Amino acid sequence: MINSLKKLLKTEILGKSIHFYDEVGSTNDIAFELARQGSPEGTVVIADCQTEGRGRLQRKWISPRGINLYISVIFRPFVKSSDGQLFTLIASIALSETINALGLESKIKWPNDLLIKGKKVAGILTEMQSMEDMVDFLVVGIGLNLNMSREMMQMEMAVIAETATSVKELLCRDVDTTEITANLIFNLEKWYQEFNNKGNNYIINEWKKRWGDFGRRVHVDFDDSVVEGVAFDINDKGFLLIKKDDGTIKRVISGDVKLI
Ligand code: BT5
Repeated sequence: MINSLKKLLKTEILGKSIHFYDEVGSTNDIAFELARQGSPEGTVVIADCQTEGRGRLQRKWISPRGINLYISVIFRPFVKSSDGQLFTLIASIALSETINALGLESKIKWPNDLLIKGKKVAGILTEMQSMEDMVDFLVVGIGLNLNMSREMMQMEMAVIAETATSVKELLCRDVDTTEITANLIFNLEKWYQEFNNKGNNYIINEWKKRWGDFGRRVHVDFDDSVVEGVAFDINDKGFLLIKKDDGTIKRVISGDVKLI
């Protein structure tokens, strides 16, 4: 894959160095270690399968061999650590654009999911190392279900078979994994540059155009509490804003959103 991917890449920063593995624990762990050892911005780690693919809060990302995309990218932006969450937004926009170019209609679910027809096709895990209050580096990890059939989903991931989907399931055909990976890397670089040139608010507004739950009544589990109300905005750090029934506004930094 690596040679054909390099041929397709039209980027200036991302993917200049690509590490491809047959099998890893987690591409995020490999990329994090590479970043710690000084690997440059734009370094990409891709694996054919993950034995310990992770979601947030140490949840499992089911990562069968040879059919999906598991990719992590190192960023070294000159930004405050408090802006780190914006990289999940940048990646969601890039992912959504890549998927929609295939003729599908994906929607972003705050903070890190991409859904099609209400089912999860991709998830993002952003991890960061800081130096004082600035970002030292960020690793943005993306898992995207590509050529996984419904039967395979039921076999490999029975627990989530009803909440997950894949591009193949929706298009009813296999897709070219290398081409989609190249497009995703291109879009990641494009939106990273948009962020560098135009700043937080531009990214926030672009994200909101692709947000599926705008104005919907939601229930959010976060920390040890729960909040219910209308999801009506995100702030300039990417935190979710919910208007509760008593009119007060709750700011949610991280959590799981369910529609009610
Ligand atoms: C995420 O976490 O959605 C982030 C997933 C990031 C995965 C990538 S793969 C490359 C890189 N290397 C890693 O180790 N991770 C990143 P979260 O929002 O916590 O969602 C996790 C939940 O998604 C699980 O608890 C399941 O319910 C569901 N899930 C697991 N595997 C799935 C899959 N393949 N497709 C759809 N849903 C899945």
